[in-house]
Amino acid sequence: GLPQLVDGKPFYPLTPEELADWLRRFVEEDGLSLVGGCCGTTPEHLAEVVRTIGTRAPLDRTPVFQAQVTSIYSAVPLEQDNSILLIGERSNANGSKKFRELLLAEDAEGMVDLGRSQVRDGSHLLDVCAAYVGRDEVVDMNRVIQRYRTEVPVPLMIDSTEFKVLRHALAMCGGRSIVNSINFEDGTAHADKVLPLVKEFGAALVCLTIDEDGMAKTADDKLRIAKRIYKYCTEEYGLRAEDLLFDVLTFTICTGNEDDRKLGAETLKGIRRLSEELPGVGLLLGLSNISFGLNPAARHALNSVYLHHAQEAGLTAAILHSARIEPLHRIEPEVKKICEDLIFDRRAEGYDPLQALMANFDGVDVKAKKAREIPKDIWERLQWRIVEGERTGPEDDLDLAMQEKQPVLIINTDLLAGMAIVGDLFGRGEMQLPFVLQSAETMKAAVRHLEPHMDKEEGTTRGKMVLATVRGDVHDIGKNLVDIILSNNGYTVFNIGIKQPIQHILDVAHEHQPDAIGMSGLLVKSTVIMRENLEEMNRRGVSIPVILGGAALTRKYVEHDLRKVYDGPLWYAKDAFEGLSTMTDIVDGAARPEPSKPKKEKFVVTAGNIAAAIEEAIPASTIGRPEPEVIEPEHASPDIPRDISYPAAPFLGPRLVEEVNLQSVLPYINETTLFQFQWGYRRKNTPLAEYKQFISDTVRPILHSLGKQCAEEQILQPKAAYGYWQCVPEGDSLVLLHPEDQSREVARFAFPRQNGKKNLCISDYYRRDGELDVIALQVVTIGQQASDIARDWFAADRYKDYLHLHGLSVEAAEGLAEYIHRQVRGE
Ligand code: B1M
Repeated sequence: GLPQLVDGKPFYPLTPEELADWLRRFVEEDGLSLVGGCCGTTPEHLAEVVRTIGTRAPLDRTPVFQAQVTSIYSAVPLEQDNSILLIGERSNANGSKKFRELLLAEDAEGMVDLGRSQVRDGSHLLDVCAAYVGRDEVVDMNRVIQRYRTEVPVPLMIDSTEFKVLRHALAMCGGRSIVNSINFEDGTAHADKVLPLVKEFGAALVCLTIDEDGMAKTADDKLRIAKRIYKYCTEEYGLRAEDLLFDVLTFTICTGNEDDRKLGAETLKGIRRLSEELPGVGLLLGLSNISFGLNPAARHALNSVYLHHAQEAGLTAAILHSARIEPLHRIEPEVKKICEDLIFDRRAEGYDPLQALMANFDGVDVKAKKAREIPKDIWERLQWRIVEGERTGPEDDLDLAMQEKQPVLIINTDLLAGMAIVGDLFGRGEMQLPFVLQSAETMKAAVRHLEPHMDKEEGTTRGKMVLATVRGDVHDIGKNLVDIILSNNGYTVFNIGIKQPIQHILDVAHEHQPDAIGMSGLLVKSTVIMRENLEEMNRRGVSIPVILGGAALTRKYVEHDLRKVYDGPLWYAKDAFEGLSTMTDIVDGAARPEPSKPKKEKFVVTAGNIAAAIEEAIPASTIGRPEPEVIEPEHASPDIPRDISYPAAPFLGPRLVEEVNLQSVLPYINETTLFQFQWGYRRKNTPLAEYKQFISDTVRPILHSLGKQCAEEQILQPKAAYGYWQCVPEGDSLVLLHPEDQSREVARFAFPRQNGKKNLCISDYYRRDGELDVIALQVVTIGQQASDIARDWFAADRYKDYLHLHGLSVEAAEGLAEYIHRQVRGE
């Protein structure tokens, strides 16, 4: 609705009805609560708007809260998917010699370069500290922030102990920053100055676990101080858990002093305890302290192994210099073991891991390390280069490889195999983002080198595609491959880049009138964005052919589910070549494909045959056990319309049942299984009546007395966790969503499908009509104690007691599962 200049006069392209209709949609569909007219609208326009919108209450809003910090360009979640929040440590006058020199030379350009290079290396945000003895910190900090706020794209962590410095810096930063830091060294005095500032600017806050007695070294102290600071910040100043990042403090474990040996393990314990007892807060470490005193090569190894364990313990953020860590797979297993022995203080007679680590790296130059294991075989070497992110020298290898293989084949087999390994290592937490980035850069460089050697089709264009990675997604290697393959085959591709909102994609499409729009996306949340994009295209009446591709998509999701959503023709492309063949089909005039049918024939589910299926699944039935309830399938298949009122979940997410009375569980034990299979009191040829008598006179009393003993001596300690998650079926899998953020996948379960017979799968029972369904999950335990005592009894030759206890524990666990299930059904 922007006014245009037409024939030298301003012209407003929307009619009053059109303007009113657009605004009505914003109000009805997006929940806008204030609308009006701007340049170019006339009284007639506004009269129509008022008439159309009328008086109405604004829509209810259901904002999904995600804790983030922001620069003026981008928002960064404080809790990262599959990674910790990486905070660049080099823009720090105390920690980085280079930055200090730039600061002293007042070289703002150099400082910006240093900042930007950290972002290139994968930092999600930057810690900035301008404190230097004898200089005016306010002036220096201002100099840095003034440039960083517009020239470094990521959010900032303002690192200062001075109130004035913090205040100036916060006032200058656009968006939401993090203040580093407060502590209780002088009681609450310092915090009382900083906290109002944090509140005023809506900042996030780093809290150090330090109090009047000094820095917390044991896990107990870390937790105690963190709880105290937490209480103070939340109760006195109204901060939320997710505003706080606790630095649990790392100290070097490399001095050889007895007192320092356990500090690394205590910090890990501290992380674990804080993450259990203060849910929602961030957990931060300044990583490199752990290895202070060692030579650089040894430090890299120890830092990396420590980071891995800290992440496992629940660390969510780290201040680090990515060049000072190594991906775990690069560390030799023996070195990893020595590091772990050092971290967990596992010494032995004649073995001190500290000495062993120093000896191992004695005289090792950190830069020379890489040369060691370059594979001899050219194909292995190409893959190795991708995994290692080794950018120097791939051209020669690629030239060599091209003597034997076509460039596309090299990409598809050798280079992509390397990327798959990278994805795997990253997914397992064994490779940090900066290294993934290096691999991606190497991959891109290799593809660039190969591209000119690919067979190119010349001549006029065969067709046009507008290609983009969707909103919020930065992955572009796959998209660029599609571009290269299409371009080299005579198509014109308008590759508009990453993180593209649908508005821009459609603007470019409007301009170039392509034959198809290609959308790429690798994150699970991108699949949701793609769906939204298609819905938006429907709303705008755009029905241009669309090709979707990217690792998180499945053929079924696109061809079965999304085809039902989109009014235009829609295709899935597994790889760039399928992108090419699909594009050819489109240009050749392929008809709009119908939503695919699920592969296997559907079994029509009724309450009757479900009951039969359940019967079938439950073994020989039950003495003294509550009858299993028959559960009606709530939604069997998208093809079966049923009138169902879906019960709401009582809560979302997990809940811990820390103690269940054993006496409540015993009635749920399946006596048949316990007596006959676990304990071996089989009936064989005994007449039924006689056998029943034997059970009640001899066997059941064993159960009663052992049950009593187990309760009194706490041999069996029933505990459980259960919960409810919103979920979406995808083929034979169920995708579980984060309780507070439905765009985040928290887990995915692949279920088996019955072979032949009724061909059922758990995922058939969940809604496929676009609405979210809920799955309840549970896990139970009867406690470690049960195994320990059974083992003791066995060792003491008490075989019969052992057999009884073992059998009872197993069946009590089953009974507990039934007990919790009943609770779920009740809820
Ligand atoms: Co990211 N990343 N990453 N990453 N990354 C994945 C996708 C992930 C699966 C890794 C993992 O956990 N194992 C995971 C997603 C998990 C999820 O969503 N459930 C992940 C994550 C979590 C993240 C971050 C969120 C991490 C973080 O910061 N916390 C973050 C994302 C930020 C964001 O997007 N907002 C992030 C960042 C990055 C880097 C920047 C470091 C880097 C990208 C660099 C770049 O692209 N410039 C990166 C990389 C490299 C990966 C992995 C390791 C490799 C991706 C890749 O390039 N593959 C990836 C793991 C994996 O996929 N194995 C991973 C090679 C490429 C050729 O394949 O793009 O699939 P792909 O393209 C294929 C097909 O899919 C198809 O054709 C190609 C083959 O011919 N195709 C199309 C793709 N688009 C098509 C379009 C078509 C047709 C076919 O027509 C239009």
